[in-house]
Amino acid sequence: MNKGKVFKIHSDFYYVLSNSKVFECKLKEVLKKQKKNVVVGDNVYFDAISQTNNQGVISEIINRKNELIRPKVANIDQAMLVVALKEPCINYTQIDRFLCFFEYNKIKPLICFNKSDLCSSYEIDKIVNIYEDIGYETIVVSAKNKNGFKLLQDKLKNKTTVLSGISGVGKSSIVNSLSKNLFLKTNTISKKSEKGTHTTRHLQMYILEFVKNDKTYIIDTPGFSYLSFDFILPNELDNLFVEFQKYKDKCKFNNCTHSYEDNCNIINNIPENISMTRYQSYLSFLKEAKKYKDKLTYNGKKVETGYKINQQKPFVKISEKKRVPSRRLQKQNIKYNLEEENGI
Ligand SMILES: Nc1nc2c(ncn2[C@@H]2O[C@H](COP(=O)(O)OP(=O)(O)OP(=O)(O)O)[C@@H](O)[C@H]2O)c(=O)[nH]1
Ligand SMILES: [Mg+2]
Ligand SMILES: [Zn+2]
Repeated sequence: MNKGKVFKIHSDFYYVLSNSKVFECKLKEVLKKQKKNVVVGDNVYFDAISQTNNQGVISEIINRKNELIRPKVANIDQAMLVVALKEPCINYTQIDRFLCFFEYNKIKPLICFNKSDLCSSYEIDKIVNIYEDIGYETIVVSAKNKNGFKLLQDKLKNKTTVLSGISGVGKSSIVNSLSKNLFLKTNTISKKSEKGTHTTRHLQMYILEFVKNDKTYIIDTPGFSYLSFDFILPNELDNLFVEFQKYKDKCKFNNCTHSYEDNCNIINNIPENISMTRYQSYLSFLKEAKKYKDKLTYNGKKVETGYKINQQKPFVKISEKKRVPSRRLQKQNIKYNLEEENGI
């Protein structure tokens, strides 16, 4: 039995790195029957069936330290959200969508602002300050001219980092610029739509060695946009906005949704302490959360919501009735949200 790390998955093949050798593995039938999913980043036990061809069968997944659903990875130390300062043009709602999902999953991300060669420092500060001021760790780089790469290496060193961010922001370019011998496919932004062209198709983990005997793992992912907030209730959403926490308990109504109510302490703090772009994102997500609540109420099954944002908070009872939304409606919703955000 050998031990290794899954770094790439293509259809039914799992590529496992073990003692600097790559093994092309299949899953043992018993794992398939148990519907155990092996994901990139998993540590596994496998039996080599042919030493010469480096083929094997994975028999066991070693307990995970953590896992993310989107992108599907395990055993990560940090997530790095890559944002392009320009090309594609910055979309604050998209950034906040990622950040809120990270908050929901209790992951503090590092935000990497790329393409600094295309912006003045004044423009950069204006964008970066929004996130730095509320406590997010940020870094400004250019994959093109390697500005900021020394600091980036320090932040990645000896850790496993998963990249996320929409298509075209430069995730693969950053990985390429971090290593001399990787040549990942990258592509230009479509002139017509100003969007990325979904160049990276699969998740893949790369091992970088900045200094001899270092082990830095980085997972490049296909660009994607997070789907809508159709799993959270309107009155839970404010928990995902870090800077709201200080202010939300002083609203006049304790069930304030911070949208139309009198004497809302969130609204009263815009723009001095809460940025307008963040608040606008909040309102967009609130719409989605309200749609979700309406669907639950409409369906007519008696259930409580099972989503706990933080441990102190009790389960929220929304009504006597709850429904599981139909897949068709969900799909329509997703399409609507993506179109709205991408300005289609
Ligand atoms: N000017 C400039 N262009 C960059 C920089 N980084 C990446 N690009 C360009 O941006 C385009 C998209 O880069 P990719 O690395 O393919 O982006 P990606 O995030 O991997 O995209 P997907 O694989 O589709 O998710 C390419 O044309 C790159 O050359 C940068 O720092 N400055
Ligand atoms: Mg890519
Ligand atoms: Zn309020």
